[in-house]
Amino acid sequence: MGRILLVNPSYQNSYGDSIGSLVNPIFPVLSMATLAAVARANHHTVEVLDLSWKHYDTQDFTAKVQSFRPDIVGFTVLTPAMNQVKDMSIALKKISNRIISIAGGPHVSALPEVTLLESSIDAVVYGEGENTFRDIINGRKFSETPGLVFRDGSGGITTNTERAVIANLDDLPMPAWDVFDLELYARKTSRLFARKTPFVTAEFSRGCIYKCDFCASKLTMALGYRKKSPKRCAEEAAYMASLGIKEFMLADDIFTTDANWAKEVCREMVKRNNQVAWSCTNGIRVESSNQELFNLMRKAGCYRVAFGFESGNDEVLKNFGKGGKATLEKGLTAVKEAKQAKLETIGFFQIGLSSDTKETIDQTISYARKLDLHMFKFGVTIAFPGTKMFKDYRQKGLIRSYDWDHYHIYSGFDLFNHPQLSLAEIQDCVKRGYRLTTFRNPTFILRRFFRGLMNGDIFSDVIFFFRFVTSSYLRKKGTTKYEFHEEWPPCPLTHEACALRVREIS
Ligand code: B12
Ligand code: SF4
Repeated sequence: MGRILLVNPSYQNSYGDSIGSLVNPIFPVLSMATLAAVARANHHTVEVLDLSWKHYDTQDFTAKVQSFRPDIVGFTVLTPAMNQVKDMSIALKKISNRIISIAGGPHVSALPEVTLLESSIDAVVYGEGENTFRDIINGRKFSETPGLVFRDGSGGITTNTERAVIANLDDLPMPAWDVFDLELYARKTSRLFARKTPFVTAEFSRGCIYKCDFCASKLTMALGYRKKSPKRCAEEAAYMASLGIKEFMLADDIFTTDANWAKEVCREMVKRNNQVAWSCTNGIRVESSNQELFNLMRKAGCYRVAFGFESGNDEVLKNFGKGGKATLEKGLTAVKEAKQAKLETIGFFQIGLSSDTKETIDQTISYARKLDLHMFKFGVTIAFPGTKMFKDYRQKGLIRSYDWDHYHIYSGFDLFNHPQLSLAEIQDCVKRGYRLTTFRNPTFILRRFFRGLMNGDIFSDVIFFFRFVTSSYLRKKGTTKYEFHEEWPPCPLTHEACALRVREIS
């Protein structure tokens, strides 16, 4: 049977030397664990090369390929990792032409043909990955595999039909967390991210029914909402506990939106005496706040929720697709209800949303200050490929750069012409947002101080505070060194007339 190497690229571009590095999100990645489980279930040998916490160095990849000698190498690709994948795909071809390289994840799902044209990758798995991956590793012909875009051998690219999503998520195998050295990660995960380690991500549901213009999640998990059965969710938590995992974060986009199902999940976890702490730190919608559900979540082991507030202006919320239901007022209620259930709260805010002006951003910062939160996250709104925002900006000729290294929310680079604001203004507002909500916000400092005293975080909080005040808010230097940079084919999108498909959320 085959030998498969799964690669998670370095996070250096998105988290290195910016405020993002404070909560450097180092933990085993779920896509790798679920794909590894599929490989094992099909009797293949699988290993993971996780470069997430390292500075990118092509040699780390080359050395692993030479020692493990895989038949297939699979890369997981978020946008700021795409340049690394170009580099590694070229390195791989220099080692052997016989090793097949495939890529999956949100970036390549949006730009499958572009990805093949700007790298040496053999095939792109677009959308949800498990079944397409299973077919490839089991040797199904590329031409017969739905959900695949591949080089056809005569210089062309073939795009196969879309693959239907997995209807029953209970059919997925349990993620193979043991392909990771969990003890190593236990030492690497930031205390700001998790209270207990080893820490992993888990998913109880997939997809989302909303269409926020900056959001890329449905490129992989599709529009709509699919859920595991409450019994399976509780089994998954028990399975994690059996492996020594102490905490997980739900990757679900809208875990609380179907409140009845979410309550059942929690009841099932309580029934099974769940011992693993968990959080909803991918963000939930404010209007889905529900006191009974929050109380049950707390009982089932959840201790923290993040809310995607995004803006402090109801019109801006409506313009990007979240408003109407998710209002400022609902946001205030959501925080109160979470607090009542003794859940910690994090707030996500985006600066430079498509209809933002200086005035609306000021309102966002004032609104954030009003909320009784334990942590704030401000980021530059980025038009990621495949989103409505990317389409609009591209149509209006507002995109200035396709250097994927700089596509991340801590970006200090000139990527777009925002319709109303200069990039310098947006970046300045991100910094102001952080300053005014944290160390120039006495109520926040007091709140955090008492929280630290209560749960023993005071020492780590002091360290993070000093790192916070001395860190640069955004990443301004591009320091990634690529061994084969000169051999990269040019990105076809840089030609304004490029008619290549950008797969969009439908
Ligand atoms: C957990 C998470 C993270 C984690 C882990 C990321 C990772 N490598 O998986 C951390 C915190 C590190 C992270 C960071 C970022 N994230 Co994030 N993240 C998520 C989140 C919430 C869940 C991902 C997840 O685990 N899903 C469950 C697994 C099973 O699904 P999956 O990862 O998509 O994998 C499936 C398919 O994509 C495919 N697949 C994936 N990889 C591969 C590889 C192969 C070989 C194959 C065959 C298939 C395949 O098959 C898998 C199974 O179906 C998603 C939101 C979402 N709902 O997807 C955002 C999301 C992926 N993140 C996003 C963004 C913007 C970022 C950042 C750029 C933010 C920033 N700081 O600027 C960074 C980039 C980090 C980097 N690589 O440099 C965007 C994607 C934008 C884009 N075009 O890349 C998303 C979709 C959020 C959104 N709503 O728009 N993120
Ligand atoms: S931001 Fe959240 S609610 Fe909006 S589309 Fe994305 S996942 Fe859905």
